[in-house]
Amino acid sequence: MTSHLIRHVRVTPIAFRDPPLLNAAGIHEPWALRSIIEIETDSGLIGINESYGDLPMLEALAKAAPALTGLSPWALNDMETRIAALVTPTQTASEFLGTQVSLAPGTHVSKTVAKVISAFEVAMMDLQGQLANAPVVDLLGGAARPAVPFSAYLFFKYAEHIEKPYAPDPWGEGIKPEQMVAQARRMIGEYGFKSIKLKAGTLLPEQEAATILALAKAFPGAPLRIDPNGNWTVPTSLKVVEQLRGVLEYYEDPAPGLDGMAEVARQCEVPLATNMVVTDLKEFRRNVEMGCPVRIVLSDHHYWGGLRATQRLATLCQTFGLGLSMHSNSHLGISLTAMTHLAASVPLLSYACDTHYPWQDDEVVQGGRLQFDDGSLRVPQTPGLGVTLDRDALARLHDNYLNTTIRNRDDLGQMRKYDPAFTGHQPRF
Ligand code: GKR
Ligand code: MG
Repeated sequence: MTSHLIRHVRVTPIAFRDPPLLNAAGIHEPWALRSIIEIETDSGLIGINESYGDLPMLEALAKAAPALTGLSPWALNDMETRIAALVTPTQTASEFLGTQVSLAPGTHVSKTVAKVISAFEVAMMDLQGQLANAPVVDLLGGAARPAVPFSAYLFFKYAEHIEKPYAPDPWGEGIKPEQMVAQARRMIGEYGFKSIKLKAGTLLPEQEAATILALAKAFPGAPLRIDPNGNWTVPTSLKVVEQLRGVLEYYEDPAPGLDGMAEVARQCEVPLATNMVVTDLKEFRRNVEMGCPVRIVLSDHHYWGGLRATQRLATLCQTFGLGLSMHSNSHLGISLTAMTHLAASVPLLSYACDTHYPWQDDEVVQGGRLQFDDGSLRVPQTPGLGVTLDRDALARLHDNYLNTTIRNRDDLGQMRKYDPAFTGHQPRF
């Protein structure tokens, strides 16, 4: 009988073009980083995954990878124990973060174990699916829905990066409400999304609120969300939500910290959602102890510890009567496919998920860009994740990585190139 034990783990850092998207921390750099993980068995099977590509993550993956040698692809619990023993950080979160605003929990050092486990778990489940001749969604208990809806994720943006590293993206400037309506029309036209999310916390709150009102007028009935990433004070949060009365599906991270969110929740009827203040079980417990000011948890398997850990999060949300949706960061198709398998397997996850996918124009999987149908992605039915690596694309994206000096995401530093006085301290408004 052929044995299928893990022989080798390969991690390839990649970089791909990312537009000048504005957020509370600053602005996106011209290149977004990811890592592509390949786990190979001694029988020659290869399981793949995509995760964060910043330097601390690459170091953690490199440190953890040898621990997988000799493991069965089915031994997820054993893998988790070995990883936790190897990569539990000694650095405290505040030492790592300094004064910089972290919008992406994925860059947080306290998430290292969860991130590395997730990075390997998905690739091991891809292997399991190949061995069992079953799609990952079936390993997760089967599909609760055949296709997963995503939302149109709008960003205020400049027309071009300050360094002009390549030709401007086709989206143009997105600052004025009418430009944002045009951005939404284009994105919805191309992908068919039904819900709209606006990344906020970057222009004056009145201008951002006016944008939501313009979107509500242009897309009557479309579920709308606004996410200033905790960059508004409690009074500003309350003022904006009053201006948007009757318009929002949920209100994402208006004010900083769980205490700030709780203060907003006390005086506002719209349910609060977060990917900033409930990002692990400790924070989940605190939210419950405070009477659940946050009503919707925006999950993300990349930092919640993997697909199965996110399913456990769903059970917890159900227990406490909370809703569940899905957060994203700049990513390519392997992440998107894993998100789709997971979201399909969780009955509770009934909101349209976030995705940055329309902002990227590259791909690392064979067949190129994934195709949305009416704003949704069908759950792959082929074994494992159902996507395979395009080796030429991987080599090209790795070359991009070698040719850029970016090694850690730094939206604040990038914004200082435009405005040297920008501090990024929050809440700004
Ligand atoms: O890509 O700029 C961005 C987003 O702001 C991202 O960093 C956030 O983590 O999309 C995320 C969010 O919903 O907060
Ligand atoms: Mg958010």
